[in-house]
Amino acid sequence: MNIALVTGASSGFGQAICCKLIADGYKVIGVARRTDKLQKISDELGSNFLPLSLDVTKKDAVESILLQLPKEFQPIDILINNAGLALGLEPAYQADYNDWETMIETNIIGLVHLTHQILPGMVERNFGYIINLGSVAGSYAYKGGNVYGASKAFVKQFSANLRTDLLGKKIRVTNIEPGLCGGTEFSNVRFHGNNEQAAEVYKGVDYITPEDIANTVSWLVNTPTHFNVNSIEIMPVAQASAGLSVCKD
Ligand code: NDP
Ligand code: 8X3
Repeated sequence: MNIALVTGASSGFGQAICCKLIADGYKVIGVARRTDKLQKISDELGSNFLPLSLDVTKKDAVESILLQLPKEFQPIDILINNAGLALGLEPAYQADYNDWETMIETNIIGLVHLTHQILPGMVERNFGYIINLGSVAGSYAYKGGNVYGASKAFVKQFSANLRTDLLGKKIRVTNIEPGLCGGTEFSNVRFHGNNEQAAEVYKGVDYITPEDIANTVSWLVNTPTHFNVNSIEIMPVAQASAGLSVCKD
């Protein structure tokens, strides 16, 4: 395997994954919307990195840009569906509908666009690896997690169903399910640019870092090809799934 496409490459996990895979000797296509950020990363990573400005929610743009990839960045052997976001932490009855729509369009529809476009080539070559970025939020309910958690539950079940459809083919699928990770823009985005509120989330917590996730990806892609990690849930030692809550009179 030597060519990987990573979505959400302009910050956080995606950026760290690109750096790690380049260091491991892969060619990497990094997808995100912010061209300036991608260009800076490209300047650091050199010619084995191809920056691709693309909004994963735009189906036609995804299709046409992937059909025009330079020869030296084809075929894609590894797809890392990492682009995603949470918006808001309000209870469902106070949430902004536009936030819900954006999460569904990015975390679900965007991921499905990339997969639908790239998977048939992997099947044709009988070779490939899809790694999705789910979340512990897809398994455990928490207050304000409403649509974000549900979108990651989709990613979890979609990953499992892909495995089922791919039985007999040499294509692997893993859902990475991280808990609290700092050093990314996740909370800055969730709180709509309120950086103080975002910083509070990580205060006093020895959180998971983007490099931890990148090292996990590097380990996964280097496991033997007969070996499939279906899902991998990673939390900082400082976090545990909360108990059930009860409201008393
Ligand atoms: P960041 O906000 O740092 O990175 C998100 C990336 O997604 C950015 O590169 C952003 O780039 C890209 N992105 C967002 N929307 C689009 C779009 N429409 N098209 C293309 N790219 C897009 O967050 P993280 O690195 O923390 O998160 C990465 C993934 O990991 C997400 O799926 C998140 O849900 C998941 N996750 C994060 C956890 C955490 O605690 N940090 C824990 C569990 C899971 P740009 O804005 O330039 O388009
Ligand atoms: C990100 C982790 O706990 O904020 O998926 O949902 S959490």
